[in-house]
Amino acid sequence: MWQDLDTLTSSAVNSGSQQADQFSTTELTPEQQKILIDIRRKKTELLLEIQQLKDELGEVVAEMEVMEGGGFTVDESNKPSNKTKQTSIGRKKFNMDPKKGIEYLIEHNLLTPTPEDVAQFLYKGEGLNKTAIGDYLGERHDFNERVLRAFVELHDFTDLILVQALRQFLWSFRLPGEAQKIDRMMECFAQRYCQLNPNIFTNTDTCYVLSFAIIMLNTSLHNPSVKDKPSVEQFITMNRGINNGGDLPRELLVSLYESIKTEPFKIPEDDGNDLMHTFFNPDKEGWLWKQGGRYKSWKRRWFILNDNCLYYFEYTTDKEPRGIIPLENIQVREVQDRHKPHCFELYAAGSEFIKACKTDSEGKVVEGKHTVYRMSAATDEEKDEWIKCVRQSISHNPFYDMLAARKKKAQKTNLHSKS
Ligand code: 4IP
Repeated sequence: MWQDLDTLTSSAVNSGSQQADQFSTTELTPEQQKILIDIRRKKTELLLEIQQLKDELGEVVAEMEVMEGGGFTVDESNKPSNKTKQTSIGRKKFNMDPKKGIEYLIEHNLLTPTPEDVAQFLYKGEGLNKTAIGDYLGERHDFNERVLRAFVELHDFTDLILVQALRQFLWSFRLPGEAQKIDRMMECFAQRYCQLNPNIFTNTDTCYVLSFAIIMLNTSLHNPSVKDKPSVEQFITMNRGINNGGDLPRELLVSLYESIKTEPFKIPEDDGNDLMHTFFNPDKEGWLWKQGGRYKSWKRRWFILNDNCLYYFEYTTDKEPRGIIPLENIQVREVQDRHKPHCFELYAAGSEFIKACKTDSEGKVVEGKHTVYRMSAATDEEKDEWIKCVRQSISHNPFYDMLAARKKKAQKTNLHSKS
């Protein structure tokens, strides 16, 4: 089965390129060209699915190797060949420490020390952990950066809509959590996409910004904790002016939206340190007991953490919150309380009162009067979870600044920036 899939993938790729060699697409009628593009897209989707199956099988095989303490292919003398053994050791080393793994494979002549060869090894990815691949590709060293470029060049995004290209790219490794690394990798992706599809965007910044808009759309549409699902119109509005100050074609944005809506991204299983965790802070909601500001009575309130703000409601179905606490300049700590278990509190570093607003008993919006907001959770785990989520929400992520700067660049009308 494993080999069958291999043969199938390579024969599909070869037959595709042979066919492409046999005729020039310019001889086709527009109708035929449309059909051909459609067929190519379907082929890419199938190849991606085959690749995903192969990767999953690869993981199972690797796990079996570990369980059986070997599992190497054997030569005529019934002993694992040296090369197979060393390759397997190299892969395991790579998964633990990518740099050491590559060094080992080069030392044992299993890889040549060229960016192209290393990129090919990572692109094939047999038995390699996708987090390790992402870490290696994201390293800021001249050699790693050259490997990254060679790795991106192994992807063929010709005639693919951006979502499909992203699906393929984001499956081949796990995007690391660090802002600078993501920036470098997505920049390479955008350049490659624009190089292979020169007539879609006016510059690579547009492609970069739209790629993130798609990744965020994927989270909003498919993460069950996000309640407000954006509509296609909202998605279009969000992306106003990003094509050098102009708008992207409506049909393009609609097709991207539909593609994500019908089929979420399949990304390599996360280990808690990937893009989704770093950038899309888990918005949290749930019941907590809250202590009053002046009168220290405890009230059970429904809390929602969203967009760096904490909202509380009397009932889960309420439309208007009773209070809003912006988390700017706020810190969170665990505390003990004589009356309630599993407590934590929000406090303002460096000032006496926490800036917040609430509705008073007459329905008027007034300023809050808390020096701290003390909350009690139902369990210890819940308390830890709230502290973690509030911390993630308040920690400033440099990636947002980068993305905002890119968006500004992409929205500037600049007649000379067509690249
Ligand atoms: C109230 O106590 C409630 O705890 C209020 O909570 C609280 O407002 C008041 O704090 C506190 O005095 P009583 O209901 O016993 O009067 P909620 O608005 O959730 O009902 P906060 O600011 O916590 O919302 P002060 O600071 O407004 O007095």
